Amino acid sequence: MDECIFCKIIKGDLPAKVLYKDEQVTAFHDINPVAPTHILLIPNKHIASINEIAPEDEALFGYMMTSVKKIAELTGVEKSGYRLIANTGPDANQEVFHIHFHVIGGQRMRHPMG
Ligand code: DGP
Repeated sequence: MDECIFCKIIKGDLPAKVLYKDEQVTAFHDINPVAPTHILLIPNKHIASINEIAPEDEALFGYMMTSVKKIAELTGVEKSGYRLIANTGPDANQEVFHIHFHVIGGQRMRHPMG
């Protein structure tokens, strides 16, 4: 997806503060952080949203979850806690159509959500 901004970040064609990158995933700081820790974790494979995940992607999304833990450790929020958000579709205000997990922490979160 040539026009996808997150694909451009993966390729290094668009600058981003990258925290972690390997063959399957990339994690970088959100451009508009809502908390002291706000990382976006994305698969390197272009998948628009959770609705487009295919059966062959199941292993990748298991890897995404262990990568969340890695991001929490790298940013030092694994014990203090963090929130994991995957906005999907219009009601969730998804803006970028390349799956991303927001890993948000470093402060006490408001509750309830919504
Ligand atoms: P959403 O699709 O609503 O889950 O949020 C998309 C997020 O992506 C939003 O928090 C801002 C972030 N974002 C959008 N464009 C860029 C960019 O070019 N660089 C970075 N680092 N973050 C971006």
